[in-house]
Amino acid sequence: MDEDQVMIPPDCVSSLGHSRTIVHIDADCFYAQVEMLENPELRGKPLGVQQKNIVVTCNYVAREKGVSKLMLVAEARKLCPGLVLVNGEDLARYRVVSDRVTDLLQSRFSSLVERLGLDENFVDVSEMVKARTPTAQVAGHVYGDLVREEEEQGLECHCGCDQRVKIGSQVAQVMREAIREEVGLTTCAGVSFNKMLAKLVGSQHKPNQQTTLFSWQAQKLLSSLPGGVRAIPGIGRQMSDLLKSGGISSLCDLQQAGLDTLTTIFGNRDRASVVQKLAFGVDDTPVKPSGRPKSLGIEDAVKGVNCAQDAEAKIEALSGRLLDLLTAQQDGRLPGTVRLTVRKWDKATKEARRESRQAAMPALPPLHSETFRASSLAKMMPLLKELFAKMVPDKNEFHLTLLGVAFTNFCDRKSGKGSISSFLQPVAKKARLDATGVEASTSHVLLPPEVDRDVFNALPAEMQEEILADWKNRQQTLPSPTKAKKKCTINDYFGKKK
Ligand code: DCP
Ligand code: MG
Ligand code: MG
Repeated sequence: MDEDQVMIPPDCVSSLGHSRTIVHIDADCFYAQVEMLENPELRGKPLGVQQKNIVVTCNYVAREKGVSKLMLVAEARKLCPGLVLVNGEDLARYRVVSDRVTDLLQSRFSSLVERLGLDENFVDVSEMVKARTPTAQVAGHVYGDLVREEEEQGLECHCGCDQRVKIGSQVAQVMREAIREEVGLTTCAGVSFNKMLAKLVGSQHKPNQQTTLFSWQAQKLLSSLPGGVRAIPGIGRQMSDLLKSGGISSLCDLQQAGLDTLTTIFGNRDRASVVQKLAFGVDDTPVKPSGRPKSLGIEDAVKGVNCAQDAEAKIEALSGRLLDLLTAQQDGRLPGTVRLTVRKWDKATKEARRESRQAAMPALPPLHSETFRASSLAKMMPLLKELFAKMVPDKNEFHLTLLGVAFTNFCDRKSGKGSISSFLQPVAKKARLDATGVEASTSHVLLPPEVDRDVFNALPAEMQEEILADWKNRQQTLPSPTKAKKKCTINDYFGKKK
């Protein structure tokens, strides 16, 4: 048998076949591009974005000099003495750009847009593809760039998917041009008939390129992946450790392991089946619309803030910046709730503790009016001071290490409930407000070891909840490899990268 055409076991056959067309979009060196957008003179210079002592990403000029993502600053400096480093700890600016990309895709291409982290989106373009005229041309690369030979061997699929992904590649091209023109970012795209294959194939040609995978090339792509089972999006470190404990490390091992073996390893047949399917490039998970971002916030690490006056000055500065971001969001939505976060150093336990409280937002003036910033600040500050006093009651005995302000509970101006007139009224909080209009929510969030805190913080609330729930579930089920969570979750897509 041709090694590129492995037989898919009957219980792994996709219920959707190749019916969908999915585009995966990934911004090139995302944080670095945002920095270059704000500071065009950085273009052409080797640029790294630093968080703590790590270069979390760098532009392609720096990559040519050997600097790579998640490299230690010291090592990067050694490899590239002229490296320009910018601080990337304030994620708010990246989030604004990220939201603009998702909004553009949602408003122009498909209502089915799912965000993955800050710089990736899956778009289900099946409907759009149906409406477009057939094309013989693939825009950008075809996986392997060897189609003709393969076509001559009669490998094409006759279900119509070849035509659909070709049209999908044209759509991806238009998407990338729009993102380039309107947001200013270059991106890579992968086009195929499911999410995992679209994501995998998109990274074949980087940066600023796109690659299409035909259904009959799936096995070829899978068997070319370096790094064993871990290379498959959806199989994170936890899962690959479990598999290793069951003697499975390569993709070939995984394809040959039967469902019974995998069920013994995972202790759960459904999960075993999901993993087995992934090994054959079968991924029926839908593109789940992420909705627009549910919150907008900024946090700053602080030093030596130990009196209420200093804290309030800092909170006011943060709030001003946050209002600027709100204006920059350009989608007209206004927040229903404001949240203040403090991180206090606790002398007794010798650890820093985060705590947040939130309150209903007062009515704000029209978003783009001249007085918006000043008068919004004047209305927010008394509330924020009140929240602060609740969390830091002792006026002289505290030591803060972080302050943050966030807007949540956004209302859409276009929808009935959040119509313009409703912004003229204070937004009533629906749930759990105490008599002062203050809602308590203390968070001292411990994260799974494979999840990067900054990336976690940048995720929408429901994704954060899913990660925590998944982790809790895993903690209850591990270390016994015979027990495991029900299904493959976003944590597996979202492990910290090496
Ligand atoms: N990031 C981070 N910490 C990590 C991983 C990523 O802060 N552990 C940030 C930096 C990136 C952004 O998230 O700019 C997206 O990460 P990617 O790994 O997708 O990489 P890039 O977009 O930077 O690079 P590429 O051109 O390879 O897509
Ligand atoms: Mg990227
Ligand atoms: Mg990415």
